Amino acid sequence: QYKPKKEDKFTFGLWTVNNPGRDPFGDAVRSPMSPVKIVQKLSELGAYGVNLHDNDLVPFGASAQERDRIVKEFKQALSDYDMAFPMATTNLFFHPIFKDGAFTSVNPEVRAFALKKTMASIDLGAELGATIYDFWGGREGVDSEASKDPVVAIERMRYAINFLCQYAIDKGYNMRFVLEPKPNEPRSDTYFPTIGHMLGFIYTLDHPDMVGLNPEVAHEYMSGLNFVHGVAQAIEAGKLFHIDLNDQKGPRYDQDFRFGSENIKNLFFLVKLLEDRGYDGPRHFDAHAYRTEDEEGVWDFAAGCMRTYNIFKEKAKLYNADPELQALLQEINAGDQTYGGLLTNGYSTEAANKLKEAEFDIDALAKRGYKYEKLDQLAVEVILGIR
Ligand code: GCO
Ligand code: MN
Ligand code: MN
Ligand code: MN
Repeated sequence: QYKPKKEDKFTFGLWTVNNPGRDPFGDAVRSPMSPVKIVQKLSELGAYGVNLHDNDLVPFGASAQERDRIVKEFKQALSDYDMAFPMATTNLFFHPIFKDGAFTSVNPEVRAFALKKTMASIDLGAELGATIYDFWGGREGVDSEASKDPVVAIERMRYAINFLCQYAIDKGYNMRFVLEPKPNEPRSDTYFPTIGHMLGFIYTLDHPDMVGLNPEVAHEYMSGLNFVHGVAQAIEAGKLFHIDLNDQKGPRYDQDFRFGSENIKNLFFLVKLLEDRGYDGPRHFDAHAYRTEDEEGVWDFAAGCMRTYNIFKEKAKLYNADPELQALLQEINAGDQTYGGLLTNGYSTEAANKLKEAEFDIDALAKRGYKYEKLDQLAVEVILGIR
């Protein structure tokens, strides 16, 4: 019942299951698997597709022949194992050339190289069939505030995104861009730290229609924010083109834990939101196995992400069908219809006058109990599986 199926649209980045478990205090604990093997194994587990950074597949600095050979082999694997390729992105953070950022670096040669590398990576994504292209800020930020003018940094980011949108249009690619906010790490402060900052930025671009969001669970938790509310705002604005699912313990360093391993209640409401609102993009897991794991643990991790999503999805159905819970919700939301039209039909002089003349029973309104304790307990019992 919870077994992942292609229709569930679960995707993983090559970098997620291939995470070597390196951290600032310790070296790699797992050796890399070949992209072809990853495609095969994820397909067997029930995933729908894979995503990648250019250099997850083609090593930095590879020759044109080497690139073409690798891409051909990878395309064959996608077709052999019936795997989709929805999203691609650029690695603009690993090589030391990017230590001061890419599109916002103070060094114009680095900014130019970042555009060149991204155009090549967009070509790669298009060749593999990606319709979504992701921009995560990586090292686009500062450690010292003295190092950059923060207004100029925003202008530089806008220049790059506008340039690349026009490139994709020029090439005739069927591609939308997604911007992925993160507050810090690897820099101590990243530009465009939250969903809200990124959403505001999109409307200042030359092609706001082709640009949406790729919010990540852990990144909003790192700012102490409610991820469900951020995603709701993206959905309401028609800007949720993609999503990075994982988990996180509190506002600390970025942990990228298995989906649903920590914030069970909030992530239940996330899945309920995505499913109730008919989100039809990929459910992408940007997470990795604990550093303690070997290869078997990596596949346990991947299977667990998908299984937990499907359990939440099933629980959301139970929640929506629970008679007691739904009756209570209806009662809570019913209220007095007297002012109904005045609260939905918008402004008119007549409506304004009616509202000015209306009498309110202030004491009664102030005394009302909202029954949220009862409601929340029912919700918790659905999540805990006893209803
Ligand atoms: C992170 C980011 C990345 C991006 C990925 C795709 O915190 O490391 O989430 O994993 O999602 O680089 O752009
Ligand atoms: Mn992350
Ligand atoms: Mn991410
Ligand atoms: Mn990540």
